[in-house]
Amino acid sequence: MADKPSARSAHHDLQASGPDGIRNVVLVGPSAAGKTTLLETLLATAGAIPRVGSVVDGSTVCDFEDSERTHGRSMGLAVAPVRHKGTKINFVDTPGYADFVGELRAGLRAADSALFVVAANEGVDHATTGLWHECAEVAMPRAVVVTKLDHARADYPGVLAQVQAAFGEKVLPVYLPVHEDGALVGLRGLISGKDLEDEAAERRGALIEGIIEESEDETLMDRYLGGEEIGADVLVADLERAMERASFHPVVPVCATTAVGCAELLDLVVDGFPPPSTHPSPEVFLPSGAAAEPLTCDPGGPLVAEVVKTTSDPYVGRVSLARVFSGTLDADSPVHVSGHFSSFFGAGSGHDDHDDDERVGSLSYPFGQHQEPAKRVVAGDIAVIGKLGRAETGDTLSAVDEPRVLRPWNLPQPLHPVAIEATTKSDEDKLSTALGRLAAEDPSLRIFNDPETHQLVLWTMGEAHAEAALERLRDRFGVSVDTVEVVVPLRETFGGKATALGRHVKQSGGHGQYAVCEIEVEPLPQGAGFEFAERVVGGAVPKQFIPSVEKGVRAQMERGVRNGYPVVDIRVTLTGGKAHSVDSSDMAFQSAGALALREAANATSIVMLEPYDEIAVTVPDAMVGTVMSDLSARRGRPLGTDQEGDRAIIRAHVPARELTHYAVDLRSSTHGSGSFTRRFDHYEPMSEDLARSVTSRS
Ligand SMILES: Nc1nc2c(ncn2[C@@H]2O[C@H](COP(=O)(O)OP(=O)(O)OP(=O)(O)O)[C@@H](O)[C@H]2O)c(=O)[nH]1
Ligand SMILES: [Mg+2]
Repeated sequence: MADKPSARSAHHDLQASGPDGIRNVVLVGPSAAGKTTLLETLLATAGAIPRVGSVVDGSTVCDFEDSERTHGRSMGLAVAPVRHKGTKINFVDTPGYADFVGELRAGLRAADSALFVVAANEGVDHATTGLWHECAEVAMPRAVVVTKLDHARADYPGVLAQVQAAFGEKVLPVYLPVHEDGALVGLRGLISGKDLEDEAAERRGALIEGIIEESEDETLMDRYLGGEEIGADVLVADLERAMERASFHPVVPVCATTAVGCAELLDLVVDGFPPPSTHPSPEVFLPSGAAAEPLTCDPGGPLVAEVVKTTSDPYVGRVSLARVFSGTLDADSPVHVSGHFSSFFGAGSGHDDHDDDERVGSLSYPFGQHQEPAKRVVAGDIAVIGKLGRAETGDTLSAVDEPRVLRPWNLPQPLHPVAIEATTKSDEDKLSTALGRLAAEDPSLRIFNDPETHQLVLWTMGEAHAEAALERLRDRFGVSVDTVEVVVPLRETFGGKATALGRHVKQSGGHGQYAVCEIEVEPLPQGAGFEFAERVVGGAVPKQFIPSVEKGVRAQMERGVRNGYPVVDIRVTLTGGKAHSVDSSDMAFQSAGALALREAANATSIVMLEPYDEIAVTVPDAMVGTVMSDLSARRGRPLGTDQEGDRAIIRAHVPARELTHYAVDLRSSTHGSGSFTRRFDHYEPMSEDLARSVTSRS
């Protein structure tokens, strides 16, 4: 999405006549299903590109990022419009891999309908079901596209049966593939189809009944059963309404290699897919948080648009991809940019809140990484805005005199931590700016400077997401980092009472140092923190040095007394000591205090405390056993299991040290069907065996 001039000449005008002349269609489906390749063929079929590029050699319109080219798969959403039969179709390509679900959700927000892509040689697995669920969560109208019909192991009837078994009976083919001598040669339409024999006739019957059952015209079924021939236009109109309600899903077989089915698919999108005006707009609020008048997809209404993606580049600056929900975006006009994540998701969730007035610099239509200049972009359309310096993914753009905030889409929780260190000093200097830019682009990436462990931790969706982030740091910002093991913030406390003497005495020549203090240390209940008391009699430690002792003790507590982790939950009482009229000082008593605490630690046992998180793991019923035994191997304690449909939600307390790789492990042990959430719950003492295995940090 760099701000380069388009490599193609403007083959066709991308200005939409109005919302009804637009279809925003997102491609959703598991990784390697063939979405990016299918889109390439659709673009060529509609005449938007002269030839079809390939994912394998990195020449497609939508996989344009360096890392997408090297890995041969999509990592970010990309938009490519075509004009077909006078209608502008904005196709939105999304990555299928689970790590990039943040991009998928942004893509779902930008669109009004989806092509759910399944490969004819693969069928339906857990990842596919999960993606269907993502669409269902936002009630996305969707058609199923079965692609790769040319594949040697393609099994269209088999995949169709799987899709129907997984997604319901209202998933019905509107076309059937036609083979000649074993080769796919075209499609046979079932809606307007005449003279169909056997299987086709049967499927047509099922389709027509399926559509009519969804029709608002209650006489239609009787007329149909009475033998009346229902017109194709009536059926297509009913299909569109049923799709709109996301209660009916037409199936279209295609082949990206031969383009079979692509023209039919474009026709179906134009005739049967809902326009932006019929798709519910997101909820809208005033900056104060009060609900605002619901949006209508009207180019004459107040401007409300949403940034679904931002890309920053040190040379080009920030480029924002925005879906317009209401009003019209004009080039060179002022806009209000607001992000209020904390009001919707609570503090510390993603981007900081902000409200800024800025000017729309350049305005254009996206075409993969290229752009076509635009003067104005109407409600229902998708635009690229150059140089909105403050815009971050998920922000709302609105009129300066009528500011609005949209409820952001549901952000996924990044649960895979990766600790990083700058490779060199010059990388260190550039790192925080570069990370700030990456986080502005991608709300599913969180940057956390751990104040306890002093580690810089990237919270990511998984290994591929982490790798992509590091590649972007390197390729786009020229910053190289090394990954290091994530340190879980442990704590230390005293196992029993102890008394000790801290003697800091140096009196050989010059100004001496003299401080002696006697302390008593006792453990406090968990969470009590630190208490300091004194019982000094007769001024053995002069009043002004008592705070010095406390300061020294506190400093030592921060540095730890066993493995370098902070000491918590103790009471330290200063019971006595000695001072010298000349050689005692604040510094000397601080040192004595610190030393006394170390001595006290040697006199008793030191207990290591580790953080426990409460997690909730959601898995299909059949996987409960697997998850439970894995959790117990991680020293987890089950708290209970709830049922939600055919899925179980297992709650447990698990040590955070056992969870640093859980996002990746759970996905593989459940074949992509499991998900979880976690939050810190409490600290617990570690067994002495386990504590011995903790490596010292000092
Ligand atoms: N035989 C055959 N192969 C195809 C077809 N469409 C795509 N492929 C191949 O399938 C592989 C994956 O295709 P992509 O288009 O990258 O799949 P995707 O769904 O975009 O995958 P992600 O970006 O990872 O979500 C590539 O090697 C394609 O060449 C098809 O119609 N027939
Ligand atoms: Mg792709």
